[in-house]
Amino acid sequence: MLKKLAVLFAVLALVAAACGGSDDAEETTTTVAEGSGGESEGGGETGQEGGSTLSAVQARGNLICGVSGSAVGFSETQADGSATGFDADYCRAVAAAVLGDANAVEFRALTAAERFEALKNNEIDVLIRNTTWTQSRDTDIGIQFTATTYFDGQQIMGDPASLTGLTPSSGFEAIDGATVCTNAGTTTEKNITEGAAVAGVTITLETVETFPEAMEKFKAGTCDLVTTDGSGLYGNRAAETAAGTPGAENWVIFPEAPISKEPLGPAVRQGDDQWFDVIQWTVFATFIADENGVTSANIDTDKDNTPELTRLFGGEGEIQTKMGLPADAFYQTVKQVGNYGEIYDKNLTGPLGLAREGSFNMQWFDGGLIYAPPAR
Ligand SMILES: N[C@@H](CCC(=O)N[C@@H](CS)C(=O)NCC(=O)O)C(=O)O
Repeated sequence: MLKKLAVLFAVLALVAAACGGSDDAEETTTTVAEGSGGESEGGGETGQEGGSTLSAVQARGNLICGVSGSAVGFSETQADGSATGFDADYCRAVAAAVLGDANAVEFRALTAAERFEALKNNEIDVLIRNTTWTQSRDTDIGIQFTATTYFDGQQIMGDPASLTGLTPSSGFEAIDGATVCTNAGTTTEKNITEGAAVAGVTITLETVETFPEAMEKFKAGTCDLVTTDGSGLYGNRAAETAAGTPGAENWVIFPEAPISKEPLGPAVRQGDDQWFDVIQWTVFATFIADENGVTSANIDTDKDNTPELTRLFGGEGEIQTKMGLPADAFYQTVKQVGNYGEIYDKNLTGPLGLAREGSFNMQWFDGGLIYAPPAR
């Protein structure tokens, strides 16, 4: 135990001056700056705690969706202020369900450290920002996770040209003595600190405000390694390779088995059950459409293929109406944005080469974890 503690304190965490905020309410033994734990309340422009986000969104006529804005493949801010990516499309999926218009979204770019305060302070209606469902986030800090849209896991990336011998099967032994960089306010910084301590290796952890800043330091050689959710590493490696960054195609992502579980998905404020249901069932509708092969292209012909699909897509839309939504809410989601597989392939498989096949993000009957309860 003493050895473990000594190693833990040896993990030196340098925090860039601009960094602030916190991941969640947990305390850690690293020297990474920890904020208040996100306790402040009220005063924003969206629905209030206790439940009225749905009517606030309907009255306003658009959805204010909290995203990263610089997470490759998940949410990338465009010149016109909109965002593209897997998370951005889930914002659109909600807007299509609630407002009948997938484009009625205002994207708010948030750093990892800012995101929970923004949600709790009513600055956004929903948070869809590569956010991992954890016990303390779910309980202590007043937010609720609705569903997991992407089952991820943390990995590490390095350049074998500088760290000789690095391979995809390398493990914690390969990072002993290294400077490892990531963004602040994340599960990432906690996992790597804890993992290094358990493995008995010493690292220098440097946390910056955003992951793109960590990538800049990695490319400049200030950081030996970067770490984040595997999807983020694959995404950044693909983007840097496409941009012609020298050696990027050889960067090694390791270990093969991720060092953590990172179930990512939309989160809402606690205390608004109706809004929780709306977000959760928008996600489930994309799962059920995927399960049944109903896509944006064939929904008009296939929407009544089974009684369940008829109910879900509005033929008998009582369930949606009881939720405060139009009967055809989830028809609009799938018609305008697509089913789960379409959203996945368009943003992740195609541009980044992040295969769905063989991952946890397959449907339950194909060995994955994507599973929706029945629509009835
Ligand atoms: N899933 C983790 C990490 C989230 C995270 O910050 N991921 C990075 C890598 S994909 C990211 O969003 N980077 C973009 C940014 O910093 O804006 C968490 O919830 O704490």
